[in-house]
Amino acid sequence: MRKIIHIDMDCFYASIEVRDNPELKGKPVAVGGTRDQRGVLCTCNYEARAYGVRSAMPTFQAFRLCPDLITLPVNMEKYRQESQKIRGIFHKYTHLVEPLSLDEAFLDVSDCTEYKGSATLIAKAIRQEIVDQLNITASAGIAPNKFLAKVASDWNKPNGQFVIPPEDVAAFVYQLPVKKIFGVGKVTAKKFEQIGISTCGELQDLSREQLIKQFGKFGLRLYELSRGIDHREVETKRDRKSLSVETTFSEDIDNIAICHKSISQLFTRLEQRLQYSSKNKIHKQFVKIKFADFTHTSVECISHDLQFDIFHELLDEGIHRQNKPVRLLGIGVRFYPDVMEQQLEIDV
Ligand code: TTP
Ligand code: MG
Repeated sequence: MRKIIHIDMDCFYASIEVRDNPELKGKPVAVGGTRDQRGVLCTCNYEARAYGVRSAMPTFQAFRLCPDLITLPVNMEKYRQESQKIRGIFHKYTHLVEPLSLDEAFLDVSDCTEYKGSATLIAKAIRQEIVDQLNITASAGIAPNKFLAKVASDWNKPNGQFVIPPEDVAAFVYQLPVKKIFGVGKVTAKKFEQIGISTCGELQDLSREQLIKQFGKFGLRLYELSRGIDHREVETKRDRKSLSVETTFSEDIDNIAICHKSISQLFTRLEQRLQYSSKNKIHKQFVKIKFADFTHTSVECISHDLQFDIFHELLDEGIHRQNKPVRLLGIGVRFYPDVMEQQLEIDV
């Protein structure tokens, strides 16, 4: 039985900006976007959220909801530095840290001895250290696996934490909305709703065979996650085998030009993730495509550095395999395993 903590900073970029401009405290503040109506917000503080403003919202829409919104430019270098400090705090407790982005990470504290091994108290201590050292707040989820820990960190946000002890897992997932499952977007949630399924408890009525038949490999994940089962380990940078980003379209796409456009957007995200979350050597690039009928394919090729054009070629190849509307697109890289890397160095 593992003890996993998921930590997620509260309105990360916005908290940092408000901390550094105390006169903004208590006012609705957003980061990103430009007032020229074409930008998109990165995030906003909770004062702005009270007006309905959200991450990734077009700026003009945000101003319509909240005319007094204060928007500030993005200062990535500063957020990166703060993120490094937060990671330093995590590593005081365990080296099993898997950063998901600048403001979010999984920690496996199963073998920690601090606080008599209480993951609840460890999470509390980490959050307190973040407040003491950085003067911004974080929320945490504590659970026996990654899936539940991530759901739990959202439960008492902002500046709170929520524990799902092993004995409560069954009851917790029973009432959990299916849309909380990673990979169940608006479209799938709606399909489930049409057949009377809105909670994981209701999803449990579908057999493993039914789910696999309808969703393929993802069906098996649904079977397990709806029961609160998730065997994924916390992967540190060292043993990360691949890194990818993906997007599920709100409607299935049958226009290849839109897919190519989406690849360009994903590329920017992948570049960012690579910059901050891995120092491993790239071995391959791949494109993953999930079609409207939930079948999927992935196309890859050897490549030693990130090349934009390769993803577009791989996309064409993958699309032509099935020629069906596309539901999800992902791009990523695989890394050399550590051993292989060492071997290469010996060979040269
Ligand atoms: P999140 O953790 O999703 O959001 P948040 O920390 O701002 O707010 P919450 O309290 O709900 O956790 O993302 C972390 C940072 O990533 C966020 O501060 C800004 C950035 N980001 C974007 O740039 N674009 C986006 O669409 C999202 C969702 C986040
Ligand atoms: Mg956050």
